[in-house]
Amino acid sequence: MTVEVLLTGSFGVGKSSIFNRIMHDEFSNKYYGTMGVRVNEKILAKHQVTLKLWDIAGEIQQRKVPKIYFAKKTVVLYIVDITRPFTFKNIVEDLQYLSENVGGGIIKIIGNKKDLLTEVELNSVQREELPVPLQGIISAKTGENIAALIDRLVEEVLLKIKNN
Ligand SMILES: Nc1nc2c(ncn2[C@@H]2O[C@H](COP(=O)(O)OP(=O)(O)OP(=O)(O)O)[C@@H](O)[C@H]2O)c(=O)[nH]1
Ligand SMILES: [Mg+2]
Repeated sequence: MTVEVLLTGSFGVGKSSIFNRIMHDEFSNKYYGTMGVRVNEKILAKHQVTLKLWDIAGEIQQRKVPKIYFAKKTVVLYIVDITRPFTFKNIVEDLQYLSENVGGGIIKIIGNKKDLLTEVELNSVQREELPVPLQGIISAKTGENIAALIDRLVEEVLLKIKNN
């Protein structure tokens, strides 16, 4: 079985870096904005599923993302950069738009670049700046929480299928 996961969100939030961390266990500080789309697959032996990961160009507003990218995705990860409030200022309308266009798939809001904030700074961003709670906080740079996030997602998907 294939679990299709789309990475979306504003530009520069780290979608390609998360993609590279998951697929190749690599990270670079260089920034090359994504043109178009990248897709890759990886077998998750533990769950006997294929993870198909989609990395698209960032858009400030989700309604500018071609709707076709949201079709048939098992999971959509809406990535924000916890160090740049600009990247989550549209979060409420973006989530509304995503929920209308991701037919039945799971949508999660994930904060990236955890390595750049202290625990105290992170708490204050979550308390004072984010209009909705994050469902995961990761770092593509250090890899922190990424494997656990994928694990948790796949388990949620498998449970959802079992209960249907
Ligand atoms: N410190 C730190 N930097 C990161 C992290 N993730 C990404 N970056 C940096 O942030 C910049 C943008 O990362 P990308 O992965 O290219 O961002 P993107 O979301 O794919 O950007 P677009 O393709 O333009 O939408 C790069 O310079 C990365 O090195 C992280 O977890 N920590
Ligand atoms: Mg990119």
